[in-house]
Amino acid sequence: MADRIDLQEAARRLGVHYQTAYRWVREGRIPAVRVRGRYELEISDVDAYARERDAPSPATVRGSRREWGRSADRLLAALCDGDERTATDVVSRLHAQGESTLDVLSRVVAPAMAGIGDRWAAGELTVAHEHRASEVVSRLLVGIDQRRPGRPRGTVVVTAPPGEQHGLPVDMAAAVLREDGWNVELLGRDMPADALHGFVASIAPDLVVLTVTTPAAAAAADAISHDLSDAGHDVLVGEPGRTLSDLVQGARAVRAEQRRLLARRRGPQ
Ligand code: B12
Repeated sequence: MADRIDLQEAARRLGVHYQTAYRWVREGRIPAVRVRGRYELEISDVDAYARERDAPSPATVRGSRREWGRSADRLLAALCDGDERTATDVVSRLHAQGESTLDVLSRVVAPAMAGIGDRWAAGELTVAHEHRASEVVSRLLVGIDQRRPGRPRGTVVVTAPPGEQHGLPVDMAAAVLREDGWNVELLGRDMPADALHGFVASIAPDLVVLTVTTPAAAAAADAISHDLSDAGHDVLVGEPGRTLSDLVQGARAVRAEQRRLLARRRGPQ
């Protein structure tokens, strides 16, 4: 325990509120283990995360920010007009150029959908326009969602809590996790809690991912996440402001921690 600290101490070291540290643990950003219902964190993990947060973000983009922005604008315009051909062209061209599904979705498709939301909120588009755009994006996703060959990283259940009707973020989460080598069990949006618990108990996945867009869904996801955690499952909850990149990193962190615990349990070979 000497090298381990509790959440309060971790929050103090990170210079953040306890709730923030708790959220980071729940999202898999910092590995933690539960001992008698309380989280314990390795000091080295907490310090590594503090350094990571302080470091300037690496330039992961191959294209320039302006190019991504231009593609997102073109896609948004095509979605507003219901021009599926151009929308498909924007996305499949990037895909053909070798851009990752993660980049295409987080830098082009998600911003375009946010633009649809803004215009809808401003009364410039109706719900019918928004539905049309969602349907087009749904079909686009089918074209770029690819399973990576080879041994999967693990099995992940991807879904959204009851009441959460936003299905696209769930599909996008599934697509980036597949690209990152996960075997994805995609259950879609608005998943009843009991059925989810039963499903998770029956297949024992390595991870459960819940996507959340609205405050009501956040409360439902929290309750589900608590219950699943108590039953020994690892859960990541996505909420507004969290990105697909956070998801991929969080899922990797969970898997790394599981492997570390397994190796420790097995002891020196
Ligand atoms: C399309 C849409 C709908 C469609 C959904 C259709 C579909 N098949 O998905 C429909 C019509 C159903 C809908 C309904 C509603 N919607 Co709506 N919708 C949208 C819209 C325009 C796009 C959503 C989308 O696909 N975004 C793209 C996704 C991929 O981006 P994202 O949401 O940021 O998701 C990121 C994270 O979730 C992350 N992620 C995903 N999974 C995970 C997991 C983990 C662990 C992590 C770390 C990250 C992560 O990755 C994503 C990309 O960065 C948004 C606008 C917007 N800004 O997004 C509004 C929006 C989300 N809707 C909104 C609202 C208000 C509603 C309604 C309440 C409207 C109403 N009065 O009925 C209902 C709610 C229904 C319900 N109970 O869920 C608001 C939400 C505001 C809020 N926070 O409360 C928004 C933001 C619009 C706005 N500007 O006001 N909507």
